[in-house]
Amino acid sequence: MNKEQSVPELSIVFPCLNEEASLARCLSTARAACQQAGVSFELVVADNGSTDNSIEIARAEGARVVPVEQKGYGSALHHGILAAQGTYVAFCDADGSYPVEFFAEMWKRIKREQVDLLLANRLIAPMEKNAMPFLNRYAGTPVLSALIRWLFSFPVYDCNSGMRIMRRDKYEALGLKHTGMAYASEMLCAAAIKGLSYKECPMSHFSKDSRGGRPPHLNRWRDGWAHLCVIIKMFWESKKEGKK
Ligand SMILES: Nc1nc2c(ncn2[C@@H]2O[C@H](COP(=O)(O)OP(=O)(O)OP(=O)(O)O)[C@@H](O)[C@H]2O)c(=O)[nH]1
Ligand SMILES: [Mg+2]
Repeated sequence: MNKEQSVPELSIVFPCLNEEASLARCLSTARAACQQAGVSFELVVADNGSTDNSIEIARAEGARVVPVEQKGYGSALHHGILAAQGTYVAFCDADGSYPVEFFAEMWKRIKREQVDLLLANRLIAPMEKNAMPFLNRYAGTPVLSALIRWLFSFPVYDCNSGMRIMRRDKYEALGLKHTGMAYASEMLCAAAIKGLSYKECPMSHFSKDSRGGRPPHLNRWRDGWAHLCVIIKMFWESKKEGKK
């Protein structure tokens, strides 16, 4: 059953900057996952100015391409999600590092568990060697996640996970502004502040090398610092708001 319709139940958004090596596989796997789950869907590629063949590949795979001028992971995802028409919106990186087929399981879980936001946690499932740099896996992500748990009393254990599914109607009220990687933490802090219901589920994570991806972009210190600043700023602002 191919249930692609004008108002889909699920939009899957891929932020994309030059991902010709992995994009076709991400899109065909997402399509198969939706068909397996029996959900009506649309595929959206939020293209951040790719200069390789990503746009042609996206169109050939039947995805809707949303051009996003302002550079950055957060900017690409934000505009992709705003353009999404589904009742639910799911997203993950287009670089081959996430098991896109897991969307079928996430779809079943979010429907069954009736939460607003469900995140795939990479740290509590078997992970392929080299899927995540040692310091990010054992220091950066756990420490930043613990900070969110402590400041916002919100059960976050993998704040950098890029694979999530949420109710589209809850998105705009989050008021997300960060254009870079710290958007990932900003979304979780905002979800805590707005009282969204939230869960995580274990998901295996893969090395891009084994899935035909490209070399890493991540700048550990710059991005880690940006996450920290966003978390503290949002905590500070929420306290000020609370006192008004
Ligand atoms: N880095 C980066 N990624 C972007 C941008 N715009 C869109 N993206 C996409 O956002 C997703 C996440 O970016 P990645 O570079 O994989 O970020 P990461 O997973 O933290 O880092 P590495 O996988 O280690 O490079 C990918 O699908 C990118 O193609 C951008 O301006 N910068
Ligand atoms: Mg990546």
